[in-house]
Amino acid sequence: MQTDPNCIFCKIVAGQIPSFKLTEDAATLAFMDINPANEGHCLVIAKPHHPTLYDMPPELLAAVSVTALKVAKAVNAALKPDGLNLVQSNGPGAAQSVPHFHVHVLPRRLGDKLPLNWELKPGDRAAIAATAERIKAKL
Ligand code: DGP
Repeated sequence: MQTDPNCIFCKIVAGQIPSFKLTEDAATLAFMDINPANEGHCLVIAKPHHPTLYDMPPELLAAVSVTALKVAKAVNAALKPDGLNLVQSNGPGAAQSVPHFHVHVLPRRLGDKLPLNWELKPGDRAAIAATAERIKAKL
Protein backbone atom coordinates (compact mmCIF):
# COMPACT_ATOMS: atom_id res chain seq x y z
CA MET A 1 0.00 0.00 0.00
CA GLN A 2 1.20 3.50 -0.87
CA THR A 3 2.24 5.38 2.30
CA ASP A 4 4.14 8.52 3.24
CA PRO A 5 6.11 8.27 6.50
CA ASN A 6 5.68 12.02 7.10
CA CYS A 7 1.88 11.99 6.65
CA ILE A 8 -0.22 12.34 9.79
CA PHE A 9 -3.11 10.35 8.29
CA CYS A 10 -0.78 7.55 7.18
CA LYS A 11 0.39 7.40 10.80
CA ILE A 12 -3.24 7.09 11.93
CA VAL A 13 -3.82 4.30 9.39
CA ALA A 14 -0.71 2.52 10.68
CA GLY A 15 -1.84 2.92 14.31
CA GLN A 16 1.28 4.96 15.10
CA ILE A 17 -0.81 7.81 16.51
CA PRO A 18 -4.21 7.46 18.16
CA SER A 19 -7.58 8.42 16.72
CA PHE A 20 -11.23 8.12 17.68
CA LYS A 21 -11.91 5.45 15.10
CA LEU A 22 -15.48 5.01 13.84
CA THR A 23 -15.26 2.28 11.21
CA GLU A 24 -12.83 0.83 8.72
CA ASP A 25 -12.55 -1.63 5.89
CA ALA A 26 -9.70 -2.73 3.67
CA ALA A 27 -9.58 0.54 1.72
CA THR A 28 -11.00 3.22 4.02
CA LEU A 29 -10.98 4.52 7.57
CA ALA A 30 -13.34 6.91 9.36
CA PHE A 31 -12.42 8.76 12.54
CA MET A 32 -13.32 11.90 14.46
CA ASP A 33 -11.74 15.18 13.39
CA ILE A 34 -9.45 16.45 16.16
CA ASN A 35 -10.39 20.07 15.29
CA PRO A 36 -14.16 19.75 14.96
CA ALA A 37 -15.97 22.62 13.28
CA ASN A 38 -19.17 21.28 14.84
CA GLU A 39 -20.05 18.40 17.16
CA GLY A 40 -19.79 15.15 15.22
CA HIS A 41 -17.34 16.42 12.60
CA CYS A 42 -15.50 13.37 11.31
CA LEU A 43 -13.30 12.33 8.43
CA VAL A 44 -13.36 9.48 5.96
CA ILE A 45 -9.99 8.77 4.40
CA ALA A 46 -8.54 6.42 1.84
CA LYS A 47 -6.00 4.16 3.55
CA PRO A 48 -3.40 4.42 0.77
CA HIS A 49 -1.63 7.76 0.51
CA HIS A 50 -2.97 9.86 -2.34
CA PRO A 51 -2.57 13.61 -1.70
CA THR A 52 -5.59 14.90 -3.61
CA LEU A 53 -8.67 13.94 -5.58
CA TYR A 54 -6.68 14.18 -8.79
CA ASP A 55 -4.44 11.31 -7.63
CA MET A 56 -7.25 8.99 -6.60
CA PRO A 57 -7.95 5.72 -8.41
CA PRO A 58 -11.68 5.78 -9.26
CA GLU A 59 -12.42 2.54 -7.40
CA LEU A 60 -10.82 3.94 -4.25
CA LEU A 61 -12.91 7.10 -4.53
CA ALA A 62 -15.97 4.85 -4.82
CA ALA A 63 -14.93 3.00 -1.65
CA VAL A 64 -14.51 6.30 0.24
CA SER A 65 -17.94 7.41 -0.98
CA VAL A 66 -19.55 4.21 0.32
CA THR A 67 -17.98 4.72 3.74
CA ALA A 68 -18.90 8.43 3.75
CA LEU A 69 -22.53 7.50 3.08
CA LYS A 70 -22.50 4.98 5.93
CA VAL A 71 -20.91 7.46 8.35
CA ALA A 72 -23.17 10.35 7.29
CA LYS A 73 -26.25 8.23 7.99
CA ALA A 74 -24.86 7.28 11.41
CA VAL A 75 -24.04 10.91 12.25
CA ASN A 76 -27.53 11.94 11.16
CA ALA A 77 -29.16 9.21 13.25
CA ALA A 78 -26.98 9.83 16.32
CA LEU A 79 -26.91 13.62 16.42
CA LYS A 80 -29.97 14.69 14.45
CA PRO A 81 -28.30 17.77 12.94
CA ASP A 82 -30.29 20.28 10.92
CA GLY A 83 -28.15 19.39 7.91
CA LEU A 84 -24.86 17.86 6.87
CA ASN A 85 -22.14 18.78 4.39
CA LEU A 86 -19.66 16.47 2.75
CA VAL A 87 -16.59 18.62 2.17
CA GLN A 88 -13.52 17.56 0.24
CA SER A 89 -10.64 19.98 -0.28
CA ASN A 90 -7.75 19.91 -2.72
CA GLY A 91 -4.81 22.28 -2.61
CA PRO A 92 -4.01 25.46 -0.74
CA GLY A 93 -6.69 27.52 -2.50
CA ALA A 94 -9.26 25.11 -1.09
CA ALA A 95 -7.62 25.27 2.36
CA GLN A 96 -6.50 21.64 2.32
CA SER A 97 -4.25 21.31 5.37
CA VAL A 98 -3.54 17.55 5.28
CA PRO A 99 -2.40 16.34 1.87
CA HIS A 100 -3.90 12.85 2.16
CA PHE A 101 -7.27 12.37 0.46
CA HIS A 102 -10.17 12.72 2.87
CA VAL A 103 -13.82 13.71 3.02
CA HIS A 104 -15.20 15.75 5.88
CA VAL A 105 -18.56 14.57 7.23
CA LEU A 106 -19.75 17.81 8.75
CA PRO A 107 -23.04 18.04 10.63
CA ARG A 108 -24.63 21.47 10.44
CA ARG A 109 -26.87 23.42 12.77
CA LEU A 110 -29.16 26.20 11.66
CA GLY A 111 -27.40 29.47 12.38
CA ASP A 112 -23.99 27.87 13.03
CA LYS A 113 -22.54 30.41 10.61
CA LEU A 114 -19.65 28.17 9.52
CA PRO A 115 -17.87 30.09 6.79
CA LEU A 116 -18.62 27.43 4.23
CA ASN A 117 -21.72 28.76 2.59
CA TRP A 118 -21.54 31.42 -0.02
CA GLU A 119 -24.17 33.94 -0.89
CA LEU A 120 -26.37 32.88 -3.84
CA LYS A 121 -25.91 35.51 -6.51
CA PRO A 122 -26.99 34.98 -10.13
CA GLY A 123 -23.97 34.50 -12.37
CA ASP A 124 -23.32 35.84 -15.84
CA ARG A 125 -24.90 33.18 -18.12
CA ALA A 126 -22.47 33.77 -20.96
CA ALA A 127 -19.50 33.46 -18.64
CA ILE A 128 -20.95 30.27 -17.12
CA ALA A 129 -21.49 28.78 -20.57
CA ALA A 130 -17.98 29.67 -21.67
CA THR A 131 -16.47 28.10 -18.56
CA ALA A 132 -18.59 24.97 -19.09
CA GLU A 133 -17.12 24.64 -22.57
CA ARG A 134 -13.57 24.90 -21.19
CA ILE A 135 -14.30 22.12 -18.66
CA LYS A 136 -16.14 19.91 -21.18
CA ALA A 137 -13.13 20.09 -23.48
CA LYS A 138 -11.15 18.25 -20.79
CA LEU A 139 -13.75 15.54 -20.04
P1 DGP B 1 -8.31 19.73 5.46
O1 DGP B 1 -7.96 21.10 5.99
O2 DGP B 1 -9.53 19.72 4.53
O3 DGP B 1 -7.10 19.09 4.83
O4 DGP B 1 -8.75 18.86 6.72
C1 DGP B 1 -7.84 18.25 7.59
C2 DGP B 1 -8.55 17.96 8.88
O5 DGP B 1 -7.78 17.03 9.60
C3 DGP B 1 -8.74 19.18 9.78
O6 DGP B 1 -10.12 19.43 9.99
C4 DGP B 1 -8.07 18.80 11.09
C5 DGP B 1 -7.89 17.30 10.98
N1 DGP B 1 -6.68 16.79 11.59
C6 DGP B 1 -5.42 17.27 11.42
N2 DGP B 1 -4.56 16.52 12.12
C7 DGP B 1 -5.29 15.55 12.75
C8 DGP B 1 -4.95 14.47 13.62
O7 DGP B 1 -3.81 14.24 13.98
N3 DGP B 1 -5.97 13.70 14.05
C9 DGP B 1 -7.27 13.91 13.67
N4 DGP B 1 -8.21 13.09 14.14
N5 DGP B 1 -7.62 14.92 12.84
C10 DGP B 1 -6.63 15.73 12.40
